Amino acid sequence: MSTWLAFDASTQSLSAILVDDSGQVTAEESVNFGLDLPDYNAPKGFVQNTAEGEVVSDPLMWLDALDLCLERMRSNGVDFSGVRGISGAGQQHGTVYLSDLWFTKIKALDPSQALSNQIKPCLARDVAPIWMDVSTGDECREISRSMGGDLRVCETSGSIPIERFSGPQIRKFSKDHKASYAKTARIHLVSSFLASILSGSDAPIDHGDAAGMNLMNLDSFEWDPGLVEATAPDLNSKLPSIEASSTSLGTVSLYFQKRYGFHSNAEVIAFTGDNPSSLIGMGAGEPGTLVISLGTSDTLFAAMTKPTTDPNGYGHVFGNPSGGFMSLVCFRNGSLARERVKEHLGVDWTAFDAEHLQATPLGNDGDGMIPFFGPEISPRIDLQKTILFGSPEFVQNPSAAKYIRACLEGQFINMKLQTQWMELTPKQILLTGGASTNDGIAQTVADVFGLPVERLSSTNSVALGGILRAAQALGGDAGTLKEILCAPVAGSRRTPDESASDAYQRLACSFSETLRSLQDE
Ligand code: ADP
Ligand code: XUL
Repeated sequence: MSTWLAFDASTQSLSAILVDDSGQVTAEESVNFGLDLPDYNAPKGFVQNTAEGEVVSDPLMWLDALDLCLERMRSNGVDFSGVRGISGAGQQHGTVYLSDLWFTKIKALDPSQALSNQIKPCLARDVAPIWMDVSTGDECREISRSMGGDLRVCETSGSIPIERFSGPQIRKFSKDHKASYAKTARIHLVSSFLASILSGSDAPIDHGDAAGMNLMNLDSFEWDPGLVEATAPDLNSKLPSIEASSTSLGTVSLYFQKRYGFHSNAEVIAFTGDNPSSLIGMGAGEPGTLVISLGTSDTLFAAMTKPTTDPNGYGHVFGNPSGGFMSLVCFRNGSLARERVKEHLGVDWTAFDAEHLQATPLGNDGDGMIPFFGPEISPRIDLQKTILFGSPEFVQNPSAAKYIRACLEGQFINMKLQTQWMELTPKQILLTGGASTNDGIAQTVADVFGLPVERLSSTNSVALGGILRAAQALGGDAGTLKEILCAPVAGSRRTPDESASDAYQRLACSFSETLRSLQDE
């Protein structure tokens, strides 16, 4: 029986999962950067470099984590010789800067030495800026100006210039460290860097992750000449090629064959970004499903057939590893806002449960909330405090039950409004993340969107996306694997109360009017 191996190189850890053809997860391992590699002095996997908000990671830490992860799996008895395909994903946007030594070193890695020691001399920059970096505001404005405005960049690349995106990061490095930038012969993303290491070749960047750079043209899936020109000098020659996410990079390199016992016919499939990978790992690669992740922030993403972009510039469009596109919108006031409500009222999460919400009607009799407790990014607005609207009794002295309903309905009405530009006709919603286990929250999502909601049993959709992509690209039974790995939790389905749609239409109108008046202030 063949097995499939996938990696998830995230901000705080690097994990791997091994799955056999029957869909059984036969091994899992995770290396926590802070706990397992303390010498890097990065307890959460990154270091805040300057007061301006530079946030960086050490690319050698990722390589030590890769060696340690495979070493641990092997010493736990994992046999890598049956692995047919390897793929994976990296945190999006992070960039690794390499000198021309990289091109020869990558082809000749010595299995008797650690990866980090061998790649160290290839780094043209010691650190990799990651997605948490917020130091490139000037560069975003400069790119925007050269391109004729934020929305022009959004139409071309899928997002307005964003501080954490790779293009503005590259521009900052090219301005601040001219000599090191000149020495840079190749710039990789976290995903393509690790795929290069595994395949022993200079890997391409896939459609999913390339779109998070503010450099790729969404219509052509090629580097956009205008954006490349606006970003940094001589950038074209430093960028890898862009290829479809299903591209085989060839067999796993001799380093991994000799050191860990991989078979010489195990193939490496292009890596992608963590969000595109999660779309696949949730089983939502085809249009028709909205994925809503209720984590620290709330995120909504979905497969799209057309590269429609957000006319307001809040949302993003990335390549969908299955082909076509995916949208992603992030809401900063997610669980953090729900927690503020919970703390303000002195209740626990049971107050958000379905039974408690039944004390109030769907649509809350027209009483609502703009549920932003701090700066929001979708839409971009910074309110000092949350705003209530509706009846004077509610605005002056809201009951706890109405306050909770108003917060939840406000959050999901806002989510629905801010994602209309995607022009989707979804049939269902997949809910994931910490708050998704709450039945009252799940029911409110179903009612506001008017769609059935399912919850998945898997919690590692990013790595599962790598498994499904590798199997799909290499002729494995990806259909069966998807059915097993992306199965919903039994009994987790919530269906919408159809009678609510009029009440929600009215509430959405008052919500929009209130929001607009606040934006005009
Ligand atoms: P992240 O991956 O972004 O760190 P998680 O997906 O683990 O976050 O979600 C964590 C959040 O889930 C917590 O901050 C908490 O607010 C929320 N949460 C956990 N349990 C519940 C619950 N029963 N009801 C509502 N929210 C919950
Ligand atoms: C998406 C983003 C994060 C990173 C790290 O735009 O910045 O989700 O991919 O997870």
